[in-house]
Parts: sequence; structure tokens; C-alpha cells
Amino acid sequence: MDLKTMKLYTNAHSRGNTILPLLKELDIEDQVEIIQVDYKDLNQPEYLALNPMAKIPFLEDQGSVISETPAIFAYLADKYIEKGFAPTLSDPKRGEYLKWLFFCHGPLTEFMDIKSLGISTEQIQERRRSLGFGTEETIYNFIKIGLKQANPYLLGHQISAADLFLAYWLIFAISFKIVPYLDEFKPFIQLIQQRDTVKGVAWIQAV
Ligand SMILES: N[C@@H](CCC(=O)N[C@@H](CS)C(=O)NCC(=O)O)C(=O)O
Repeated sequence: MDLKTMKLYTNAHSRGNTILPLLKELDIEDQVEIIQVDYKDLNQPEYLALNPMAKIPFLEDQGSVISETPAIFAYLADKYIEKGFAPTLSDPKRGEYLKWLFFCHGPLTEFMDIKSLGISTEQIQERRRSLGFGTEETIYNFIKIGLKQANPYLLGHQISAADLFLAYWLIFAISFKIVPYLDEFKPFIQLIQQRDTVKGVAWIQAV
């Protein structure tokens, strides 16, 4: 019987890489077919019909298409909630869990994009009230305070998909020299790097 009921469209150069260890963490690799898509093909009608954004990754599950990486994280963590990677709907920690997922996809990604475009600190400072991330300092402070309160994970003793997403994004940003490898980030990143799911994953171990 074919267990692969879902399809993940991705490629080895994309942020789709962050989903592969999540599949291992959830122990669902046997349920997801990985489809490698070349960037140049994303504007082909067959892919545009699935994701009109012409971007990867996206996940197909029984006719539903889920694009946006954190939506895939949240969807899979909820679908397999018994694996413990998402707080349940009645758990007050769920709000904080959502906060971290949205923070990574919103302000943190916005900040990384602005930085990689070479926008100066002065320009950012001038526009800080309209920029969703505020300033470089507020972004780092938010992460530093969250990690200081982590015990050892963002929500306490139980790891969640938000820990994985934040750690993967920080590693990605540090590798590309968009974000400095601050001492305050190290214990958390090292904690995630030690997980069996990412031991052989070169880009995760690169910082
Ligand atoms: N907002 C999307 C962004 C996805 C994205 O930018 N994907 C890039 C690869 S990391 C892509 O598909 N680039 C190909 C292109 O734009 O042609 C997400 O977070 O999942």
C-alpha cells in the first residue's frame, strides 16, 4: 500500500530544506513524496495552478495546497499533534507558539530581506515606525529575551515546531552573514543542532 498521501514540492537550494528535518521529527517521511522542482519551471502552468506565487516550497495534501513555509510547519505539527510539536487548541502556550511562527515569517524575514538588499541602518532607523520589524536592535532583543526565557525551548520543557523554525531561520541567516552569530543565540542553536534529525545535515551544522 502506498503510504505517501502528501507531496512536498521543493528543491535542494530552497527554504524547503527546513521542512525535511521536520518530517523526520514527526516521523512522517514515509507519508510525503518529495518532488524536486527547478526554479525555471515554477512559471509552468502545472505549477502555477498549484502555487500562483511561483515559489517553493508547497505541500499538497488531498487536493489542498499549503504554501508559505511556516504554514506548512503549523499544518503538519497540527495534523500530527499527538507527536507533541504543537500545543493543543486549549493550551495557553499555543498563543506564544503562534507568536514565534508569525514572528519568524513576518518581522524576522522582512528584516533579513531588507538587510540583504543593503538598506542602511540609518534608513531603517528613519523608517522604523512603518517597518514591521522596527529596527535591527529590536529584532535581536526580541530573540535574545525569548531565548533567555527559554527553558530550554521557547515554550518550556516541550519542544515545538516554532523552536525548529526559529533555529533553522537563524542558522540560515547566520550562514548567509545577514545576522551575526550572537553569543545569546548559541546555546539554543546548539541544542537544536544536537537533534538526531539534523546530525548529518550540512547546512544546519555549518555555523
Ligand atoms: N514566502 C514564501 C517564500 C518562498 C520563497 O521565496 N521561495 C524561493 C526559494 S527559497 C523560491 O521559490 N524562489 C524561486 C523563484 O522565485 O523563482 C515562504 O516563506 O515559503
